Amino acid sequence: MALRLLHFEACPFCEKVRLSLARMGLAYEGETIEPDDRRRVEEVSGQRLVPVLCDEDRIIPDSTRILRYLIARYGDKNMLPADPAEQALAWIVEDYADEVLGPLLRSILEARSSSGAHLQPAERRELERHLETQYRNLEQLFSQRNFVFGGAPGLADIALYAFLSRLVQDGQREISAGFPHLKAWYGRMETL
Ligand SMILES: N[C@@H](CCC(=O)N[C@@H](CS)C(=O)NCC(=O)O)C(=O)O
Repeated sequence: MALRLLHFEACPFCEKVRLSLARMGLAYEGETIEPDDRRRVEEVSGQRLVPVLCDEDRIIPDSTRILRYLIARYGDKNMLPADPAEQALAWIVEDYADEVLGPLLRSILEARSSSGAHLQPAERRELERHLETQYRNLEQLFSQRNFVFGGAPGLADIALYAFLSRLVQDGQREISAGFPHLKAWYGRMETL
């Protein structure tokens, strides 16, 4: 087996795949790309986004496709809960992290709307309120459970953490002490 991952450090989609590979115990060779130079990514995969996974002659772009591929090819390996309904929910959380949490955090970090326009103060306040709502939901969840589906971390936790950790690292923002259970979950994820 020779898994290779085209990625770069600050990419949250790449972080999701890196953490998943580690959680699954799958060894891989990382190939770091320059975020401003996509020639290598295009040459390998025919498109410009990372992450891209290469598994022998299989070339797979897109973090969600990569995770679905890895689980189908190498087995679940602690990523999904046993219950099929909860497995579906884990993928729904993964999609929420990509499509809601990720763009929201990115807009706040870069002070830009999804269209790329500079954020006006009122828009920024609205995004901060939206983020506060996400934090409140997550706080309620983790006040009841150590991880999204109970006692052990899996795909859903990794997906949430990959994006939240960007805000903490790039934005130099701690998770507020007003969300103690979310903060405690974040601490547990940091030690994985
Ligand atoms: N849906 C893709 C999104 C990947 C993505 O947006 N990657 C960013 C880096 S975090 C990228 O390569 N952006 C380059 C660009 O937009 O040109 C996935 O899940 O992998």
